[in-house]
Amino acid sequence: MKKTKNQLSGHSTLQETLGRNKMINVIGLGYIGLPTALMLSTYGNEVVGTDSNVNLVNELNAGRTTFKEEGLDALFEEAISKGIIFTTEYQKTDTYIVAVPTPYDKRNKKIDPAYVIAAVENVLEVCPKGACIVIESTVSPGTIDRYIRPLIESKNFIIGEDIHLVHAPERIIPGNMVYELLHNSRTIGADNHEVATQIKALYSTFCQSEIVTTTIRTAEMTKVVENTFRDINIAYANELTKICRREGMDVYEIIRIANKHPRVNILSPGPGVGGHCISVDPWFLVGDFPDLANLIWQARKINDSMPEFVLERIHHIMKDQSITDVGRVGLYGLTYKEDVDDVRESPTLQLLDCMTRHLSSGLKVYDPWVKRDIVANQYHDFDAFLQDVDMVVIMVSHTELRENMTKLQNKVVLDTRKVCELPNTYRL
Ligand code: SAJ
Repeated sequence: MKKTKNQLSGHSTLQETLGRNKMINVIGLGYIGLPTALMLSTYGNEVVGTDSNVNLVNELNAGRTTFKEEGLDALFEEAISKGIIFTTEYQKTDTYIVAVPTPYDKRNKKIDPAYVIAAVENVLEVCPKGACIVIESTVSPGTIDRYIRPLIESKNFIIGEDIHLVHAPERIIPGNMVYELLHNSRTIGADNHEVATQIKALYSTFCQSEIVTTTIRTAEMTKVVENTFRDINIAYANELTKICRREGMDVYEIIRIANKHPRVNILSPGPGVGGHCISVDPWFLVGDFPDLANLIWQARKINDSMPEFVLERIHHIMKDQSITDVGRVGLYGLTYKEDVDDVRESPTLQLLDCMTRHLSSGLKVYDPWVKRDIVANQYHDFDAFLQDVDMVVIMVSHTELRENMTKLQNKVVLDTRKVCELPNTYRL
């Protein structure tokens, strides 16, 4: 259904439309959309959550959350009691919050905005005049100008009259989402002060921290810059690890001492950087500014090289300990970090992929948070896993492991997270 400007009768200000209908339609009920929808509902807003995945909507309607996250189930119960609705249908309302995935194209490193475009197209099919579309999905700087504005205009909507656009990038960390939704500062990018103020008021219903308003382009850039900063800092720690390995020095001791300087804060080395944020967002800058984003590109390369570095360490330690059968080596952890069930871009998956490319296989794998089989030789019981291996590579420091470290007592351990103090422990 294509609306033309003439078909849009009457003119109402954003103030009037938001006052008229307080229902918020959250589009995309994944890692960001679901907690956001639940939070808005819990804090007194009328919320309908929409997702195109029928199975996901059915799960939610059956009273089950779709991923594990501290405090999420309690929030879910609260939102249900406040009347939140889950559906596959887009709603006719005045405020939409879009939290759909924004993958990047692995070949050219540029953002793939297809999900955001599809969501906005669907909103335009049903929304009334004066509706506001808030995009929470992380997008590369300029995406809204390049793809979303032309899309809206191509449907004969006038931005600023028929449709208002906002970019409110999410900022919550998996593992601490509920707390951070309440306590993190937020950025609201909008075309004018009135719209920014209205949406700020909406987020203020639950966000207890500062909410900064700015332009859409600045909000886009700020979000990507934040995650890139962290990627570069981790890359520095990882590069130092390689240098210290060659020099036979203890990188952790060096970082610990250096961080005592009041203006130094080096992050921790690790087996690589996973997740859908820090390992993805810097590529947006590299993809759009290949001639300028040199440091950012190097940082990505360093972090992406870490799974292979772990593989080399495994090889070296196997020789050192006279372990000849790769089938006696086990990787502890499949997720991209501790105490989450998210495996996107996980260093363990990158390491296994690297092995396959070297035509090798046989490593055993176990993760208490990953219930379904996603790789070969995967175990679902810690003790059974330990029985079948002589060497354990700690890829992720789940609480389960930290509370049962003594179980590794008779194993050779490669600890990529610095959580194991047992004798016979090698580090990165
Ligand atoms: N990692 C290290 N060393 C460290 C810290 C992390 O190797 O010192 C690794 C982790 O193991 C993991 C990866 O980096 O594989 C990323 O983990 P993370 O916990 O640092 O971050 P994410 O991806 O879970 O969440 C980030 C957060 N961004 C920042 O801290 C700047 C979060 O606030 C964002 O909301 C989220 O990205 C996002 O959605 O963009």
